[in-house]
Amino acid sequence: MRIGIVCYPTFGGSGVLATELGKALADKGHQVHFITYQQPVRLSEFNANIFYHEVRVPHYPLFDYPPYETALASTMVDVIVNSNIDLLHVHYAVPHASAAYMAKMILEKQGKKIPVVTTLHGTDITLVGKDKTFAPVVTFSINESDAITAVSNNLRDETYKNFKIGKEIEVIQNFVDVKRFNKKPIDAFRRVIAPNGEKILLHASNFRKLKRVQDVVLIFAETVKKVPSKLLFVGDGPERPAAESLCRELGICDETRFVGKQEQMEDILAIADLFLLTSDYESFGLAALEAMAAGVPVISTNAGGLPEINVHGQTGYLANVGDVNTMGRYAIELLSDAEKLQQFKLNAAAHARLFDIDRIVPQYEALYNRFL
Ligand code: GMT
Repeated sequence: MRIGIVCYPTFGGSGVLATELGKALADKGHQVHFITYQQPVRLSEFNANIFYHEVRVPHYPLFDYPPYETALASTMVDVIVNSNIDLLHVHYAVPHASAAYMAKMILEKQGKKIPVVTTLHGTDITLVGKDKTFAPVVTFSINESDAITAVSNNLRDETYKNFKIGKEIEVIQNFVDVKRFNKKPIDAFRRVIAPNGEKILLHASNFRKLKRVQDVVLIFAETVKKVPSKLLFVGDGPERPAAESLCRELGICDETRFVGKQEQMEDILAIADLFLLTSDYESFGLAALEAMAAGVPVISTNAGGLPEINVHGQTGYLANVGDVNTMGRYAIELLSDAEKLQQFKLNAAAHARLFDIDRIVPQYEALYNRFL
């Protein structure tokens, strides 16, 4: 098959998932064409079956807002025609689904039919999409997609709740390449972070408000009082200064480290003992699944789709949003009990295997095949 994939090329989960899907499809012999404004972050290696088409938006002094959607739709048409694409798979509804609709209509006038699959990832529905400014276009373009998928049961239900969708939304859960995350810790790296064998807690996100990174700091501040430990923050974003200043306020700067955006998550996860995810909402929580695949238990909120991956009392613990006391208590309990921690690490890795790339990618292939 020749598949066009449209996504955000950044560190966000939807872009990561779309890129990993494209790479997996290419490994299976499909030709994959990424259409986006920048080389996706996880697309660093050469693969003969992968093509990258950059969307360029001309800048004119007249434009306060460069018309990305128009440029994207035009690039889609160009790639579909010239690379003979069979199917377009767009990740994140805004504005990819409406640009795909526009491209589809243009091509239909030229006598070419192009099936469009839209995958909903989360904030495209729960935050951005349902904003009144976007809602009519988002509702329309989701409904016009030939197939709609959501990355969790929770997101499917949220979509039906927030939009008038007259079609079936199929759930294809996110996946992880278990082999990639099954890595031995690099001892020298562990010693740099935790020179005296302290436990390592980890948080990775884009530090948006919804991630509640200050809760991570508060949980750690309690934990470090009882368990010799270090906290690693991976990623960057608007709430990082607030998290840093809270660390200073609580006097735990020497125990915390902000390492910024990192591509080698598997090496970082390999040295971690516990992953913290305190979000207000996660449609799925791909970062938590990657942690589990690396054998790292997760303490998370019970928001959105998180209970679909993190099993309370087995792979980690769940608590209400903002309940830092309970999450702190769970962290201390788990990190102080070597036997329990080891069991949770094994449980997390075993549970992540249910979401292995080899189980989930065939579900997308089966979906594509229905249209070809
Ligand atoms: O969570 C983010 O800030 C990024 C966002 C995105 O759109 O890239 O992630 C969403 O999609 C991921 C992949 O499907 C999910 O794992 C995340 O849970 C979801 N984020 C939210 O729902 C907040």
